[in-house]
Formats: sequence, C-alpha cells, structure tokens
Amino acid sequence: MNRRFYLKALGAMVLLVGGLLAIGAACGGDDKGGTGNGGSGNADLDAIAQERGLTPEDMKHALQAYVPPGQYDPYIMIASGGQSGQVLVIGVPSMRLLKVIAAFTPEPWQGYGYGADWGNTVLAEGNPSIPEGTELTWGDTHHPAISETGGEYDGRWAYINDRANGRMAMIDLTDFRTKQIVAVPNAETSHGGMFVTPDSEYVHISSKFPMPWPAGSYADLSEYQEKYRGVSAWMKIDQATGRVNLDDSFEIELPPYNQDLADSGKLVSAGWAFIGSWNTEMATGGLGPDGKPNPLEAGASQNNFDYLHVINWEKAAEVAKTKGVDTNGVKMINIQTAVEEGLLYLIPEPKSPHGADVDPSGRYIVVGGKLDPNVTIYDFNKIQDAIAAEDFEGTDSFGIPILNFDSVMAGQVEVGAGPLHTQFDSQGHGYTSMFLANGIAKFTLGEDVVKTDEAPFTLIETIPTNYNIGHLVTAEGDTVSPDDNYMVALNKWSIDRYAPQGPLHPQNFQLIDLKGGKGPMELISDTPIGLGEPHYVQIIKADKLHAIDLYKPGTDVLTMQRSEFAIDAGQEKVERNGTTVEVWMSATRSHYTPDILRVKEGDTVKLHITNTEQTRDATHGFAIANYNMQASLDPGETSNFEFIADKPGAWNFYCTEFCSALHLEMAGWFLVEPQ
Ligand code: CUK
Ligand code: CUA
Repeated sequence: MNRRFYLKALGAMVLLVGGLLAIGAACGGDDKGGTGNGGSGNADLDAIAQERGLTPEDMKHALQAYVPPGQYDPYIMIASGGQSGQVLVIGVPSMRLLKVIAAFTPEPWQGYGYGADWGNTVLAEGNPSIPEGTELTWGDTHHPAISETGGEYDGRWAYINDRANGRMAMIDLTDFRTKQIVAVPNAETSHGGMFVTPDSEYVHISSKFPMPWPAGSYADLSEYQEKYRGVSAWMKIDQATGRVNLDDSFEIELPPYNQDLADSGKLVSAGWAFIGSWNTEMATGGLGPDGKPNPLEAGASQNNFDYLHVINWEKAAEVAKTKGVDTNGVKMINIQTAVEEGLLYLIPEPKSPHGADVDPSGRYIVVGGKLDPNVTIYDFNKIQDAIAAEDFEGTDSFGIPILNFDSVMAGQVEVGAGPLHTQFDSQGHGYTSMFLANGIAKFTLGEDVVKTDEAPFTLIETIPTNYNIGHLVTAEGDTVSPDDNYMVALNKWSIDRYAPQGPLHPQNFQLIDLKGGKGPMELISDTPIGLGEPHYVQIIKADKLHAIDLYKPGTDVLTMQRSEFAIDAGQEKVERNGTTVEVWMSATRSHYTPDILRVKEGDTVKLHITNTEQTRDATHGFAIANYNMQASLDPGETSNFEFIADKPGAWNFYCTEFCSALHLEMAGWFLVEPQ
C-alpha cells in the first residue's frame, strides 16, 4: 500500500477511534476513556499497526468485530456441528465460541452420556425402534431451526436434525440443553427438511434417501420405484415444553426422490411449505460389481429438472385426522390421498437443485441449481393461480400434478457457478452462496418486495469467499424481518487461511457486513471451526433469549421440576435394601456429603447427587475412577446414576470442575469390597 495513503487512512482511523472514545466518555460519565483524542492514542495505534503490519482496513474490521472484555455480543448464532453431532453457540460479531451443546453424541464436559440420567435418558429415547436394538451414539447435525412466534424467532427452543439417521433433537434455550431426541417414524435418514412453522405449531423434518416401505422391510434396489418411499414429517410441538408429541404429529408419503432443503411459507404463504429434491431420475448408482455404467452422481443429474414439492400443511393437518393411516406410531397420508385432497403439487426446478428458501414476505421461493448458474425465483401468488386454474404440465409417475414451470416462475438471475442456499435482508435482496464460484451473489427479488430503486431480479454484486461456501446466514435471516447488518459465510474449505495442522483443515466462518442491505458487502473476519463441519446455522438477537442463571433447588433438568430425589443440605443419607445401596448425596464447595461410600461387589448403586448451591457458575462435577462416569452438576441440579459396583477396589471420586480454592480436595472414596 502507498505509504502516504496508509498514514492518511490511519489518521482517519485514529480520529474515528478518538471520536468513539469521546462519545463513550460523554455517555458513560466516567473518564475511563483516558487517552481521549489524538496524542498518545494516535501514536499507540500507529505503533501497533506498524508492528503488526496491519492496514487501516484491518484495523477497521477489528473494530467492527470487537466486543470488549465483559461485554456481550448482540447476536447469538446457533450452529450445526456436523459430524460432532453437537450444536455450537457462537457470539456475533465477535465469533467467540460460547458453548458446545451436547445433542446426539456423548459430551464429557456436560456429563452427557457418561452415566448420569439426563444424557443417558435422552440418548436412549432417541434410538429408533426399527431396527430393534439399535444404539446410536453419534449424529451428523445439519439444520437448526429456532422456534418462532408470528414468524419471528422467539428464543424458546431450537431443533436440529441428524443427517446420518432419521432423527431430530429438541434443545431447551432456557438452559441450552438437549431435552429430547426423536427417532422420526418411517425415516431412515434426514436432511434439509428442518424448519418450524411461523407459530411453532410443527417442526418439519423430511427424509433424505428413501427407504423400503413399510419401514423395516427389505426390498432390492431393482424395486426402487415401487417399494422405496420418502416422507414429509410434521412433528407437533407441545407448547408448554417444546417437546415433540407423536400422537398429534402426521406424515405425508412422498415419492422416492431425494427430498432436500425445505422451508416454511410465511405471511402470504403461511400454511404452505416447499421441499426441494434431486434424483427424480430415481437412479441408484451401481458402479463396480453391479456393472452399471454410472455412479449415483451421474444418474441423478440426467434430467434438466427435478421437483419442488409444494405442500398445503394446514389442510394436511386436518386431512390426517380422518384419512391418516397409523403407520409405526404416526398418522400417514398416502400419496393418493394427498393428491385427491389437493395437498401436494410439484414444480419443476432446474438442474440438481439444492436450496429452497422463502423470502421474508413469504411471496418468493428461491431455488439454487447446483449445475445451473441461475437462481430460479417462484412467486407464491402465481403458484396459487396455477393450482386454482389446474395449470399443470402433467403428473409425475406417482400421479402428483406438476405445475407449469413458466406459469409459476417469476424470474431467474444469473449469479454464478454452483448456487446453493439463499438468505435475505429486509430490503428485498437475496444473497446466494455459490460453491463453485467461491462467493456470494446479492440480487433483487420481485415486485412489492424490493425497497430500493434497483430493478427486480437483477444481480447487484458479488463477494468472494474463502473457500467453497456451503450455507450462509443473515442475522434473523429466516424470520419475517431480517436484520440487515451481519451475514456469515460457512465455507467448506480453508486450505491456506490458518496455520497448518495436518491434512484435515478446519471449516471457515467468514463474517460479512451487509451495511443495512445497502452494501457493498464487506468481509470482516475469519473464524476457524475445528470440531466438525457445520452446515446450516441461524442467528438470533441475543435479547430474545431468556437463559436462566440457576436451577431452582433440586431441579431435574428433564422436567424442570423438583426431582423426587432432590435433597437440601442436611438431608443426606445412605440406605441399603438387600443388594441395593441408595445414596442421597449433596455437593457444595468444597466437599460431597457423604464423602465415603461403602458397597459390596455386585451391589446395585443408586446415587442421587444434588448440587445444593444457588450461586451463579458454581458447577461441580462428579467422576469415579475406572467407572467411566462423569456428571456436570450445575447449581441447583439433581442428577442420578444407577449402576452395578462390578469392579472391586478403592476408587477415588472427585469434582471435575475447578470450583474453588479447595477444588482439589473436593473428592471422596467409593469402596467396593470384593465378594
Ligand atoms: S446442506 Cu450442507 S451445504 Cu446439509 Cu444444508 Cu447445503
Ligand atoms: Cu466442586 Cu471442584
């Protein structure tokens, strides 16, 4: 950079910082601002910039993302954690990792899946009943969905799917803990179908790869079209607990296409939903011994169009009550009924589509075709007209009417190679990720939505990403009123962005400033994600979350009520009943009561531990050597273990959380006398 320009720009930067400090001092009334304008501040910044080789741009970006010590981020990102099976909580704009929420995979810090009843119960309940005896201890989290009221995130719950299996988890956003995993009936896998309806009546999840029906049966791939099916599952949300209630849920049978990304209608399109698909060719691969010429990727990419499923879910919920057939514990509407009742239509979508995103007004649905440089934008009003006029170009092989493409398409915008997912601002712009073109394209939507004087369906600008972006997200992006400030690009590759740590590279989250939707988009920061490959994320205003500080004394975190096993200080006891030893233990800084447990080899041990503290952050752990047990007992929490004392010996148990100066002394003995 030209040195004179550099100094000039740096000077402007210093003035800006000085100005901010002055404003801070004026508002705050204290004089912590110290250096004030000019003088030493100027010289300090100059010296730092010189020493670290930072440009004025770098310094500006640092300020844009900076959250001073002790202050909170204004936004919280709820991110999928990919193969970790967990969910990440990240502050925006600082991009600081705040928590890894244990979801589908045992997580030791929170004692999830290491003997304590909370994690063990949730993980066990999430095992599918078909095939019998399945025990899953991991998931591949892809698509989070924060609960909504009136089309706005309401901060009550978050749901996330498991891509590897047909499962979903419910996370309680009062304590950021997973409270339920549901194995979705009649779905072997799941993917991008996860969204909530605008008032959180249902959380939707659909299958990814079809499976032989009825669930649990076997059919060779030669019977793919006849025997394999996909499913659109509408899981009823209990408004008191956020849990899914299968009794009031329903499903819709779908053809054996690969149902992909999906989104809920809102406002004008409320009551409807849209599910993209690929492989309407119904290809099954067959390279190798099967002797077929094409891999799945080629077989599934033959047709110029796949189908967007258009579903009237509000009507389907009614139809399910009378015409739903109980199928593995849930009411199922079969394809024929769905067609007869006008619940299900198809729309052609070009060239191996991936994303399917509804704009904040609910009017436009944007689809990216992975093998097409265009995004295709459908108009819900035109869809309604076409349905009313029965403007069909035919039916698919399952008898589902296909709406005339030209009648429902509102516009196409050539954005670049490999368009995937789209997010929105409130100004009538869509932002589409382009995996192949390595960037994000910003374009305008159609009439009534564009708030600027830009022409509709026009490419406005692009910004490069590093590298090969998958999803992207805007703050409050899936609501009816996105904020127009932050966007994050979720990149799959990071080859040269971070110090090397071997062949496996982190994912790269890039924070981008949208400038009120007015642009130009500006890259602020890179953040590595080194524990799995996130897919989708959502960003919610932090003040919409109402996380609790403490559990009430003796809380069972699964019910959020007082546990039947809770005790208060002074009520600790040990009871023996035959070969069962039951212990009611308290944990407080810096001891357990009782701190010596004596049992005999082979005894059943029922251990109830209550953290009797009511001090914020006074968490204790509990782990026993050689028993593979670990719990995190947050203040007020009661946790239960039940196990067989099958390893004779004198075993140390200890607190795993550094809770006090005498934390190391917070320990005891578990004495298992040999028989
Ligand atoms: S998918 Cu990963 S980039 Cu699971 Cu939403 Cu598109
Ligand atoms: Cu309690 Cu360390």
